[in-house]
Amino acid sequence: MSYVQNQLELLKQKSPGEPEFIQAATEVLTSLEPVIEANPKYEQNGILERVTEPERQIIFRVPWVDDSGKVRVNRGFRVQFNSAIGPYKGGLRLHPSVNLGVIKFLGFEQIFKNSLTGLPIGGGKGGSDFDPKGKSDREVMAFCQSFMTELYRHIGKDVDVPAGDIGTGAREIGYLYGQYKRITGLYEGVLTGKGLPYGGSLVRTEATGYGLLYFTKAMLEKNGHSIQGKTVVISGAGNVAIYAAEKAAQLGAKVVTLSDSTGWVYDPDGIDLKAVKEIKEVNRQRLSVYTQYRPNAQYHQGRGVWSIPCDIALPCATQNELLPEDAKQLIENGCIAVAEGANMPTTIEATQMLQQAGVLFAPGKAANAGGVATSALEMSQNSQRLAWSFEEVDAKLKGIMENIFANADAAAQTYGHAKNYVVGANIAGFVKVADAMLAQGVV
Ligand code: NDP
Ligand code: 2IT
Repeated sequence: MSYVQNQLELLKQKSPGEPEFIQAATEVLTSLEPVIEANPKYEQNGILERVTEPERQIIFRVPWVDDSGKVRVNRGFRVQFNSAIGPYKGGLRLHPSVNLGVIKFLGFEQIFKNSLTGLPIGGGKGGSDFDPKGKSDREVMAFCQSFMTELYRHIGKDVDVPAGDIGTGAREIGYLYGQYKRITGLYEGVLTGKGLPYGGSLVRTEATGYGLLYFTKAMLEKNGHSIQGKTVVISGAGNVAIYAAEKAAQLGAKVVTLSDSTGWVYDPDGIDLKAVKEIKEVNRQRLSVYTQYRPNAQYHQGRGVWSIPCDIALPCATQNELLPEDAKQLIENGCIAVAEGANMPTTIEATQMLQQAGVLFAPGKAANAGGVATSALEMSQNSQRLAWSFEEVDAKLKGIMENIFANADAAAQTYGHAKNYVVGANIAGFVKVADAMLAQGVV
């Protein structure tokens, strides 16, 4: 059995009940085979054993009081996965589905994503099974203050810098930042995605979605296509989905779907983003009310965006939301590209089906790296005590995304898997981390 296969078997035995983590590790490790075979030093130095084992995992109780005066308890997590190339960096997910396996999968992906950005950031992730939906602002604040009352001792601007993810946006980051400052007395860039008045960076809100489109555009152009005039289907209606839709429209494409966890909308005239922002960002409502703004649009319950004929599909909601039957439908409908805004939205089988059918496939750890890249730019601005203009940050983001595409494309070619951007991104992300680990000795 190869080193990679042996390591995956061991990991399965050691991580029962963590299917998402095993899925992410399987996808990454199997695509590393060529680089592992060419470099025996990685096996000799136990790089796969080390890179799949978090440096540290923190699990803690988060007690808070709800509006009726009742005490509630959630479980908090921070997985500090790898600090070979910089302080741990990665978001906090607040969603009832959060468990250790989910946070480990996200933290593992983050190691390679952060490496791909070319910026000095290690990999980490955290969160809680707390559900912000339907909670009052005061309840969300009570939860965030309690969460930070434990987390503060494990983080810092040069140690670990959390940010947003599903369920964690500007409101939550504000409450978390206030509590960190209150406990430590430090005004420092310990979180990213902060509000503009207190150290946030311009473009961070838009960064993941915009970056996804910069990557997609580079991939399409390299393969002789243009984004202009294309029909795009998007899942999700949160931070990533909204700004992916905005940039797609700016680049001349037509976005016809969005979804949330209860249903999806099809708007053949093109999604009205002003309406979506009001529904989601201001009123925190369900997407079903979209038809009140746009009578020609259809609302359907459940899932279904992948059934709408399109040229480009952008899954931007959550993991394992694009299944083999969806891949089949996209292929039948003539889709030319799938680019992942979410983390691991496409199952391994669906990914393989798309690639075999010749659909260009951009993996999340490359295509959605614009969010964390702009977080790293926020860290730079905080350290400098300066704030850069929108144009300056946006130009840097665009350059970073084009660079990630070029590096993934080159690595895929070098290792004999031309146009396989999954293999290319995994190898390009891995090599920098592995070589930093080798240089730093057995730690
Ligand atoms: P948000 O919380 O802003 O939005 C998430 C969206 O996805 C919502 O529309 C939500 O619907 C939907 N969704 C979430 N969970 C489920 C589920 N289990 N089933 C169906 N729909 C679901 O999160 P983001 O937009 O920030 O994150 C979306 C994805 O992008 C995640 O995979 C995240 O890890 C990834 N990502 C985010 C980055 C960022 O900078 N924010 C950076 C890189 C990746 P509802 O409102 O009904 O829950
Ligand atoms: O998945 C991700 O890359 C994020 N949620 C963003 C992390 C960050 O630190 O900005």
